[in-house]
Amino acid sequence: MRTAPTILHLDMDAFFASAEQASKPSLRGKAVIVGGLGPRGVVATASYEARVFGVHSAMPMAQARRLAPNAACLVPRFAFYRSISEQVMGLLRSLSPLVEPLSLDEAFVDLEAGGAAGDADSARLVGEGLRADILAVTGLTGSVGLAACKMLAKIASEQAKPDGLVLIEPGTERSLLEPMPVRTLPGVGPATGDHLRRAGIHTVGEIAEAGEGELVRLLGKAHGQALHAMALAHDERPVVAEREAKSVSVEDTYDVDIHDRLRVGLEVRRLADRCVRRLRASGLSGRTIVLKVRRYDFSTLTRSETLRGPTDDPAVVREAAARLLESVDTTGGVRLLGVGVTGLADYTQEDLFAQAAGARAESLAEEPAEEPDEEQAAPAERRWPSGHDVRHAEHGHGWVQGSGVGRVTVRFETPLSEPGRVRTFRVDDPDLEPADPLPLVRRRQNGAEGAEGAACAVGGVDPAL
Ligand code: TTP
Ligand code: MG
Ligand code: MG
Repeated sequence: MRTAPTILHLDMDAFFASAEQASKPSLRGKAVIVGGLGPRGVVATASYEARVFGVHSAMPMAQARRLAPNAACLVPRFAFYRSISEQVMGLLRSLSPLVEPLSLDEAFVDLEAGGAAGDADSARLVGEGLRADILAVTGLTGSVGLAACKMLAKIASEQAKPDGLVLIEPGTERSLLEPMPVRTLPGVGPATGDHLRRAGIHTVGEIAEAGEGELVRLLGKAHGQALHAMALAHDERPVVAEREAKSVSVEDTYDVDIHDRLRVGLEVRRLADRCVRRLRASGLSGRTIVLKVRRYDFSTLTRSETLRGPTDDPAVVREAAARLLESVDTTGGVRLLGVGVTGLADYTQEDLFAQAAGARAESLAEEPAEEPDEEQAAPAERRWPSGHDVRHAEHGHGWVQGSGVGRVTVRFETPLSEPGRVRTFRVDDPDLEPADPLPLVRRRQNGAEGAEGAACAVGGVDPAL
């Protein structure tokens, strides 16, 4: 392990919710929940103001609304978040060629490889500079962790949240890790966590104490050894420019096509178990289970299912794979079967919103909530998802605050304006149309090349200029 804290981990604060607050002045400082608004919708994230009510990612939206009844609930806008993410990743790449993105809002950077920093002081300066640049370019805050290895850099950024920087001085790692829950370590998913708990191991210190032999007996060789090393703060994983393993999968090709449905089921089960063994050996858990089937005529299909949370539990993967198999016609024979798990960065961002993709707009405080069926019963009505941008011929740029009973409520404001006023229109008002998001920060008057010029990538032209 290196001796200087030159591995940086960045994670944006309440990313989707902060992007929405930056875009909508009236929501700044307020409880904002982003997620699927349909009946089975799930929270993607909540602003820190909403978190004080207990709202968090992956919680059913209905529960979140009960906890924070006055929160603004918005449908996610992935293209918008992606454009901000690209700006952030661009800033990271200006620090080092070794940038390893883990999700839209999170990445490791090897500062040493980029020659950006070689000791604790220079690393701290780079980290603070980065945070300032991110704020200037995107209008959002991110938290930075600095340490001598990836695991601790990530723990540090978690401690720095929100809007902070934490540097872990080399030498202090073990005492810092000791009291932390086992789930802090990478590779301890829900199933492994349970397993360890049943063996009376709750903290990282207790893993270290149990010894490598005990860990190997409990979790198998690869996983046990890896975890024991992590508990001692031994983490030699390099920062890799592109994530090498976005998924873990196993497959088998059969010499003779399998026709028997029962046998196909058994093979899938066997593959699921093998896949989980690999997953655990790499210290990972994932949310999306994928089944691959190549049929007698070489037609190949994949089916996937996304779970509520990441898993490394063989029973869960087996059952999901079996459910997926039910939807595949295997008469005629099967040449190849595969089972994989993806979404390894703790969660998959987009699948969560499969149900939100065509989500109905739902009302906010100003308007009474409605039954889903009522709105679907009016197919002629255009859809106005809550939180999406619109433009009105007379009133200009705004966003959908809510809709229902043939009406849509729009708040007219832009990222650079004061909080704006609300007006209600008929959903088929010809003067109202969907619009692209506006830049979150003011563009420099002359500099198309400058960092701030990148804000234009968010789309549209700042009307204030
Ligand atoms: P996170 O970085 O885990 O969370 P966050 O940025 O909202 O908040 P924090 O300050 O604690 O980092 O995730 C980044 C984005 O990914 C988040 O804004 C929304 C999305 N996401 C999901 O869609 N589903 C999830 O279960 C999680 C955890 C995140
Ligand atoms: Mg984040
Ligand atoms: Mg993140």
